[in-house]
Amino acid sequence: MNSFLRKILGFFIVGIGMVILLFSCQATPVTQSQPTTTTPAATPTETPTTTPTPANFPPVASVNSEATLPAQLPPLPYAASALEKAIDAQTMQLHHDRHHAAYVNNLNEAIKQSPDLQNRSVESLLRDLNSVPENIRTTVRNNGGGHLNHTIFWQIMSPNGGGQPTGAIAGEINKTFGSFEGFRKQFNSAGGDRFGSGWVWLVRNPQGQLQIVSTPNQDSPIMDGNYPIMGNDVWEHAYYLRYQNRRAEYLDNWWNVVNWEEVNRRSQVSGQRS
Ligand code: MN3
Repeated sequence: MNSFLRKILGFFIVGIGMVILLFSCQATPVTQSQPTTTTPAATPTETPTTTPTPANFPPVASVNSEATLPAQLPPLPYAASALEKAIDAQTMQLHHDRHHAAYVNNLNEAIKQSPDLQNRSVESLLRDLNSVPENIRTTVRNNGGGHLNHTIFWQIMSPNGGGQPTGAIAGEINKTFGSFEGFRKQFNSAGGDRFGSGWVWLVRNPQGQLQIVSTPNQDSPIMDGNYPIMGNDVWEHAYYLRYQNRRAEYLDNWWNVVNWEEVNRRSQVSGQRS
């Protein structure tokens, strides 16, 4: 009798246990199904990876990297006297050691109190000047532009430069401007027409085409979405010691030192914009 009651109780407990087990087994797939539905929900967060345009811009300061901050004066890649075919040693020295150095120092001074700006590149500041506090915006524009423009300028000249363009750019120049001579004429006339101080550039525009543009002061072509392939400095400080007021003569002679190898490299990178 006692053992019979125990057996019944035993069955009863096992029965309850099985019911609980059954319910818990059914419950698990329900809770497990929740993470599965959140996985596809995570995909939309991957879509914004195609970020705004600036991120798609290839490096500008050099082919491999952007100009980091705090800014640093890059050494001349040749002796100051190496470009005598176009620019005298004293002009090169003053231009690099004083003028470019001043842009670097002024830029660093302006962003000294802004760690968030120091974490960005010079290019990123120039592409989005509105993100720079208004009280230092003009200083960053002038000196950040000055730093970037001159960094490019030293690289696209060489003691072994000059002559006819080589590489892929030669063909593209012919296709776009008719001939190298036609291109040179247009480039020089844009440089001559720039009133006051500024630059003349060969850029790749957002449509992917070669274009000659001129910028005032130290404005960089990247401020307009253009990629600077090569540029000549038409500030008086770039030529006045040797050429005085004869800017046209300086523009003509400058072609004797153009580093076509570097221009080709920059042109190739400029086409990689997506
Ligand atoms: Mn200059």
